[in-house]
Amino acid sequence: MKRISLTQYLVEEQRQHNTIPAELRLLIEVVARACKTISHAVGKGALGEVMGSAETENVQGEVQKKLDIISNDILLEANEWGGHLAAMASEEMETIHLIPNRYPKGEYLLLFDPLDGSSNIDVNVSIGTIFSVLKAPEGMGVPTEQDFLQPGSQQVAAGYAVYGPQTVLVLTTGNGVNCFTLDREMGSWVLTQRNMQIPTETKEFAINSSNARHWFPPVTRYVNELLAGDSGPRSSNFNMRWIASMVADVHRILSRGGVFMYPADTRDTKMPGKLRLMYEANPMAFLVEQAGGAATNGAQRIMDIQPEKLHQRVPVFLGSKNEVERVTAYHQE
Ligand code: AHM
Ligand code: MG
Repeated sequence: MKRISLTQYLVEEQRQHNTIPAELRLLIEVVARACKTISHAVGKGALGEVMGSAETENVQGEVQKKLDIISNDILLEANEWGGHLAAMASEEMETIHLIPNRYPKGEYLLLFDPLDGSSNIDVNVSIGTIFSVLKAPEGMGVPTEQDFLQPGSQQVAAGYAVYGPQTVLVLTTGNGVNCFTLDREMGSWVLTQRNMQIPTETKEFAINSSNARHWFPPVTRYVNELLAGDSGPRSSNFNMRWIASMVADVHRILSRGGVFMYPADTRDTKMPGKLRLMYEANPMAFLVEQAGGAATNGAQRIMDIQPEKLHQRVPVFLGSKNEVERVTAYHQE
């Protein structure tokens, strides 16, 4: 079988569809290279002195793991010097990161969650990196947080890497979703799945049901109907999966369907849900829609939300279209 590398794929996409100009290709390749480095660090585990807590907190008040910080630094360093970016933003940094003056600036903005699924780092369960690419607004001077606050529909590329039994990179530039597997011996990304499609129907759902007592009625109703199985209103049995790494849960859904939910709940009205709009929900929504699925916050399409803050949280319902539409409809009734 002829092997197609990430570079060859990106060059051919540009020739055929004109969606990946040279600067964007460089950006994607640099992010992919950084993910390779992160994958290597993750794979070392206890041998690499990368495990455990860094004993610091990020802007959301979450304790940072050593690998959170290592991954953030790898992405920053890799992306600073290439001339393709105007600025970066990360889950692990309170404010945006400007490109140092000694380097040329480009026209793109990069956002990332450097290591998603932090609670799984120390227990050898799949974790990953999520990224989103926006264009800097026309006539932008020195970038500010405001320049990043664009709805997800403005993304020009998005993707994630999963560091699991295999390391994979899943990417969209607005023309379908493709999956690349890291060939560890050769150190290269090889195209292994073209045009991933999420089945419209599914019998699998993902939610952290330890929060059930805090859910709002539409979520309780929807999940109870699934749990009732073939003797309930859905007349069908549903299976549950929850990895607690969004990257891994979304990868399963892109591979074989399913619905993923991280709803808002009654605990704290100032914190609607757990996941972050700009570097978790938006890139995943872009990928899921490009694969024929849907992504909402229960009220509207995630990619239509006008962001108000860099680290804003949002309820997330995404995956197989029919189920996402159903749970969204329950919110509107
Ligand atoms: P993180 O970015 O700090 O790792 O948090 C996001 C993660 C998601 O990957 C996952 O879906 C969710 O948090 C799991 O949350 P919980 O521990 O509440 O089940
Ligand atoms: Mg995360």
